Amino acid sequence: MCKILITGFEPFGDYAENSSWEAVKKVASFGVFNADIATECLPVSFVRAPMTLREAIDRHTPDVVIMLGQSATADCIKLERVALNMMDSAMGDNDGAKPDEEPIDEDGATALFTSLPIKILRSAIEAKGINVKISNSAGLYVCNRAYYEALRMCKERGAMQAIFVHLPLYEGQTSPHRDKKNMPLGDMCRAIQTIIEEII
Ligand code: PCA
Repeated sequence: MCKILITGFEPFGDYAENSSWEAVKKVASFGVFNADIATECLPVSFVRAPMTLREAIDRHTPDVVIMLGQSATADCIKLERVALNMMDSAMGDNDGAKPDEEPIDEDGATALFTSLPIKILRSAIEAKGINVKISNSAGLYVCNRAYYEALRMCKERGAMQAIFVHLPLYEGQTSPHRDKKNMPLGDMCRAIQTIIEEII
């Protein structure tokens, strides 16, 4: 049976909830996909997120890691193709860290790419009538930092694959900003289930 680790993030910034963790909980509650599903909530911390992820991967030894994060500026599901070797944040993470164009790994690759068939995943999600696009930048904040760690571990481990998916706010999520787009949580979950089905 395919072992899948699904990660989301704790709340950060102006938001009391994180749509990614809400989606993880809901998807996990559906159970059975012909897959062995484990979940992990990552801290929004440049230092602790990759550590927590590494521990979770060592513990669960997944075949595939599906990572979810909230992007309040997203208007649809965003399949992230690449993680960049850089950290930058004026806002700061949940520990108050504000890296200023710092490399993640001085000796590491400039960019790491997912080896999952991202266009096939996009088509499968589109076929369900859910808005989705491929993105070529996961930003320079904690999601990108965690994604870089996952893709680095994929290289180390050989067989493991990973993908990062940014989610908009979910419909009904409390937001201090009125202009933000949202999506029904059920649609986000169907998109994640579709990714799982395609992977299996
Ligand atoms: N989104 C942030 C970090 C945690 C999250 O859910 C990001 O896009 O980097």
